[in-house]
Amino acid sequence: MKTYPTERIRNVALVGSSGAGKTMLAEAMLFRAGVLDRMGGIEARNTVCDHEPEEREAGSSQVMALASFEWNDHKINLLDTPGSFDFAGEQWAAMAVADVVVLVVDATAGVDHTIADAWRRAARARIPRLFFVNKLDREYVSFDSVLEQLTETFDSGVAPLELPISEGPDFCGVADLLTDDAWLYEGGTITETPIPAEMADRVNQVRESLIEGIVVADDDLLERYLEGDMPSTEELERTLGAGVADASVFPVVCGSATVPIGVDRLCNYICGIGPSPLQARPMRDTAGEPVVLAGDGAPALLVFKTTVDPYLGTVSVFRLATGALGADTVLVNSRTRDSERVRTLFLLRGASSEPASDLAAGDIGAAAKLADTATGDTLGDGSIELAPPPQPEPMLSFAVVPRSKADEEKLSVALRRMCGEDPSLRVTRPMETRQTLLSGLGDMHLRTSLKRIERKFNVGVDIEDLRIPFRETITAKAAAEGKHKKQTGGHGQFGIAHVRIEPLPRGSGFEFADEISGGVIPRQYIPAVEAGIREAMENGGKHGYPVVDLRATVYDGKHHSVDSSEMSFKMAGRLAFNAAMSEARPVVLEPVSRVDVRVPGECLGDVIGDLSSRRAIVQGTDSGNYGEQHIRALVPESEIVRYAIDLRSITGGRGSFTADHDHYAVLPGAPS
Ligand SMILES: Nc1nc2c(ncn2[C@@H]2O[C@H](COP(=O)(O)OP(=O)(O)OP(=O)(O)O)[C@@H](O)[C@H]2O)c(=O)[nH]1
Ligand SMILES: [Mg+2]
Repeated sequence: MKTYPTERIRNVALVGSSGAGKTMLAEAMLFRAGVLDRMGGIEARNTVCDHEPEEREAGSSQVMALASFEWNDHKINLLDTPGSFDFAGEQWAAMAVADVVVLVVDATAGVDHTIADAWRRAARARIPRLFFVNKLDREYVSFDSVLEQLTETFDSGVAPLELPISEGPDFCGVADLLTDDAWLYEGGTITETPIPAEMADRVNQVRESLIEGIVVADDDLLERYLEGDMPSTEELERTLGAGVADASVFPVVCGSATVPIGVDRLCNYICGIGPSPLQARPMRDTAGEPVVLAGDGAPALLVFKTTVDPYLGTVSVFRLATGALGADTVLVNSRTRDSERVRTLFLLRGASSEPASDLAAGDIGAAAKLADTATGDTLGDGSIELAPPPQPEPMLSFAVVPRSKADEEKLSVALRRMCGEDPSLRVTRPMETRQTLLSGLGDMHLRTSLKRIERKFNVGVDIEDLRIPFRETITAKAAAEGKHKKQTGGHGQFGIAHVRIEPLPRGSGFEFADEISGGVIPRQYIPAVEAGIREAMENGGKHGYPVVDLRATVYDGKHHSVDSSEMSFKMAGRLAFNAAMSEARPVVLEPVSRVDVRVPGECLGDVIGDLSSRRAIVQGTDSGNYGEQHIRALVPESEIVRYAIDLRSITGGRGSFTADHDHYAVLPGAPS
């Protein structure tokens, strides 16, 4: 593929609900562009964009796929994203580097929360959007009702550019409302015809909403239109382009990805009115400042995806924020401050790649085998650090162990590498439970990540029950003697310590006090008593959990001038503590999380009801945009181990939450 100048590059993200037809749309675009001789299919497991074995098996995308192709002397960098929330990290990352988002709406399902969420995020970042209403070849579909939903749900500026000619199995073409002509798709050929006469009324009606959708982008035009002056087609086309670029006009086009119909027109629109990186919003640095896109000068690129390719090795996919990039360039990684040699540049099309000689500012490409560069890193001259794409917070954790003990090191390397590929995954190893936790967005996200680990790194992984880091404390004061004595033959051991323990408020941890007088325990052995107590607390109290929130005071004891040692007093401290502990009415403490749940308004009652059954204390609710409700609650950690799965089923996939540790509280009903 030749090198395209910035103004003829289009960075496009396909976004929409799972099953809307994004991957098939990408396939149809590649077919129409002449890249493919014939289209693959989801069921046939041979599409370009669903190229990972796990995706093909599932019949649904799991990672973003990049497919670059030429259209009308433009280069379109298509990013096909997964619709499932489990892989939202991929969608967020693709949207962060795209200049236009094509929201693919399934005409059989209409507008749903995935489209609404994506719209909201795009609106916040002012990313240009257009709608492709897909599957109009399916039975019982109605473009009109989808259009009505779009105009009702979203802001003004929704502008239908086309109407389908027939719908369902007879769907055969589209009527262009701007140019007033129609295109018929029959037996692989596309022919221009006049708009069928029976559509005239409908065309006039919808053209009005098209004009209303467009004129909002230009105050002069709007004023003239309101005074009864009809804008010309040229004026409308010009305003449409400007309106799309500044995210105030959102064209609606229609078609079918599988037949395919309207797909070539979508590519034309993308090249004609989809903004180039020059018109699009600039990328930003970590301080939020825009990075001015310059055609020459030092390049700065953001790595937004990393994969491991069987032939190329580790592949870093990036977007140039500014500057052109040639092969064999040495750049600086802003995170490590080390230099990175970008040897060969590639263009990607699903699993296949093609070398590229150079890339213009704003383009998307890939580099292989970088030394130490991860997703989210910037490579450049060291003066700019680009903001990494935002990532959704993990909601679900699995405790993972290698199937074979010998694979421990291999698994930890594999987990680290997976997190480098997918920043919405996180690996932690909490001290208290000593489990390795893999956290992600949902059950499917974690299970497919583990499958991928097994395949790519050849290491078996098992999932264990998550241990809750319970603790123990005391509710009464108690005192006891600890006597360590071994004086039979040779050098003996002798130490006696009297220890009193008393409860402290939650979160105080441990305090130690020394009330020894008269040297009954010599000064140098007091720290050993404390160490013995600390050890006993860590080893666990009556229920086996680490003990916290108490004061221990050593107030009496005895020593022996020859047989006493640090070891003896450590033992004495431990024995005294254990004896006192059993008298101090110990209780189990459980961790409680501060949870922030976001749900659609109509689910509020069900979600609060469910939270109450999880012993939650609801602290308040607030209303967000688009009917969203936020619930703030305190919930015991043991009750939300699988909350990501349950919340999704209660809300039909529309709820999300974050949880952070807040405090420890007495576990109700536990035996003392
Ligand atoms: N009849 C018909 N079926 C379609 C059309 N587009 C896609 N499909 C079918 O819908 C199913 C889902 O299509 P995909 O392309 O995998 O959908 P997707 O949006 O990529 O889904 P995710 O990857 O899960 O987000 C497949 O069985 C496709 O063959 C269309 O225009 N018409
Ligand atoms: Mg897909």
